[in-house]
Amino acid sequence: MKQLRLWVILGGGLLGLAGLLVLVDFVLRIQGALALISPLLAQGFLLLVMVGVIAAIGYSIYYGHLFLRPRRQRPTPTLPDEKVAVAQTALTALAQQVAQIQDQVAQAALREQSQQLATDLDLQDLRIVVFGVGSVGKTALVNQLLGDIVGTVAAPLGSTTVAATYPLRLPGLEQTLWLTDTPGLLEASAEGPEREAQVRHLAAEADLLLFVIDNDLRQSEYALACDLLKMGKRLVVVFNKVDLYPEADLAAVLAAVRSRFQHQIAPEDVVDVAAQPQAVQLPSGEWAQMDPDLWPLEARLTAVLREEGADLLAETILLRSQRLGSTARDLIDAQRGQQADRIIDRYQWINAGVVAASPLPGVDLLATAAINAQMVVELGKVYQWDLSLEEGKTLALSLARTLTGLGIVKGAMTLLAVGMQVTVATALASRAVQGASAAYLTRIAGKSFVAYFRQGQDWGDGGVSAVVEQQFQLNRREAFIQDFVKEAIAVLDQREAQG
Ligand SMILES: Nc1nc2c(ncn2[C@@H]2O[C@H](COP(=O)(O)OP(=O)(O)OP(=O)(O)O)[C@@H](O)[C@H]2O)c(=O)[nH]1
Ligand SMILES: [Mg+2]
Repeated sequence: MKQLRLWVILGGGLLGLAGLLVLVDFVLRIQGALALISPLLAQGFLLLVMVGVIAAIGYSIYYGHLFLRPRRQRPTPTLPDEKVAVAQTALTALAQQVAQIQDQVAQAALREQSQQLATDLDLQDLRIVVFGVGSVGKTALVNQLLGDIVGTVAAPLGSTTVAATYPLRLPGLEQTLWLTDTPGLLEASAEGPEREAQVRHLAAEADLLLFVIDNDLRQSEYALACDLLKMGKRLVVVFNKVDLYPEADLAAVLAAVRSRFQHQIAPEDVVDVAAQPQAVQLPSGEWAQMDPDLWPLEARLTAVLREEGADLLAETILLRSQRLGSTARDLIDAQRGQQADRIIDRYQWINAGVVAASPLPGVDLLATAAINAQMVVELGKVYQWDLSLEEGKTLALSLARTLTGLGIVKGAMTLLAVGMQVTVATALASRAVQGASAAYLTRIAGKSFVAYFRQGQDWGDGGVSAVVEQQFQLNRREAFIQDFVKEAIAVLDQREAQG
């Protein structure tokens, strides 16, 4: 590359020199010819040429200086817009969350979606969803905007059955717009609710919505638009089929729509168009066909997207990343729940074995025996809390006191004694009942600690008692107790056989 440039400069220099020689020769010849006529004329000519040369040199020095002077440093790129920065931060947080998901398939799916968001933010392409009730002319509008027939336009409701997306370029806008035509909403058909859910989902993921109507707003249409506006969606209302209205009526009906949305949508965001005007018969008997007119929509679209495009995109990306984030959180929570369950399961049968092997003299000691500090530390770790064994002990002890204080230890023993068909009076003497009760209390304690760690090491408004009480209520159903007793007996029998 460098060598090529050297050759070009050398060639250019030689060519310039040759040109200069030709020019000097030419000037001298003219001067010679003029000298034959009059020496004064020849001198005048030479003077003129010299002035010209000096002017040319001056001119080249001035512009050469402008061209060659050290360039001013490029201005530092303008800081990304605040919303874009927020969206970028959200995407980084999302990627970290996704990395914590252990299920490979779920992780790959979410990773792909979060990468798609990053690409969308980079590309700056915008998604526009056209929606509205059936037969308002959504497909006609899309066809007309694209200048191409891509979807079926038909009078009966429900002619569009699945959403379809097309790329659209508008003069004056750099980005590609992805225009989605959707099936009509609020149709009284079997597929109605399912379609509505699909369209709502598409609408929620769009950067801009074109809400097509062809009449004064129905209450249901208004309610739908309000829902989307509440979600923070940007909406342009497209009043279609204006060819059907005499001018005076049109002004009134448009004013009515604008006033309905008075507090939510700017008047200029309600535009009137005729996507596919119908031919009308004039009093003379002739047929007149008006041309389609989308100009007000195209002008508004260009203005909105130019001014707000980047912000709208960032807002949608943020919304989409929050959604993915909550899916990721749910997955992580389920994954942690399973890990915690395995830990609780393990400790409950260990404790059952220990207690059954050397029964305790009093009920009060049972809770202390059932809550293992190591279990607390392990459960904490599942929820990313690093506890020392000392801290685990303190927590275990305070929970044991609560279980005893609330009468849950006695309650549990009674439940299990009944389940094992042992009289309550002799329950304390029964190794099996003591072992099963210890396991049961380990479970209640473990589940309570899960709630505590999930809430960020916080027992919540009702304190530790409320959490423990709730877990006891959740785990005392008769069917559950019966299964638990069966499992306890099986585990204890097995231990006895082994020991
Ligand atoms: N007079 C008039 N009729 C129109 C205009 N635009 C569309 N139509 C007619 O309205 C009817 C429905 O048009 P579509 O584009 O299929 O409506 P849609 O909203 O896509 O309908 P679905 O897909 O069923 O929800 C057709 O008969 C169109 O010819 C218009 O600007 N003026
Ligand atoms: Mg359609």
